[in-house]
Amino acid sequence: MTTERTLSIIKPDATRRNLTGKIVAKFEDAGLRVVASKRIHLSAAQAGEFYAEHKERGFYGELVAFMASEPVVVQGLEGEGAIAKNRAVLGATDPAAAAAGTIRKDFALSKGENSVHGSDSPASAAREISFFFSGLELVG
Ligand code: FUP
Repeated sequence: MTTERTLSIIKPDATRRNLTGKIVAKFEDAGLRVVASKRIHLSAAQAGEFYAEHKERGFYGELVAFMASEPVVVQGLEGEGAIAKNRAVLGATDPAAAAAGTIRKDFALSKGENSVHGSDSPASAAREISFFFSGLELVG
């Protein structure tokens, strides 16, 4: 396996409940290293652009409003097979279907307010990391 980077977002339902540290601990326990991190409040336009691939889905408007509702913490995570590793730690989109010990099982409120985002492929990871961070802000 090769060292990869992936993009993580700790979503508004989690920052609101002060769960940032508990979520980052799950990443670190899984062998992922935080190589970039910032807390930001997305505008609706920025959230809409980030999730543009879901534009035609029924939940898009709600998703964009939620992501722009309160601050998020965006992070670059690095590790062996980081993209799959991160997705495994997140758990299924719907917390009711998420495996025990995953972030969404432990913390998510619903399919929409599901605490975390993680890139789902190398192409998405590259696009999403560069959406939020410049090369200078990624420090391995
Ligand atoms: P995931 O890759 O697990 O984050 O899930 P998707 O890419 O399928 O969906 C992106 C986000 O859209 C989810 F995190 C939450 C939201 N969503 C809903 O609100 N309702 C749905 O039925 C599916 C997704």
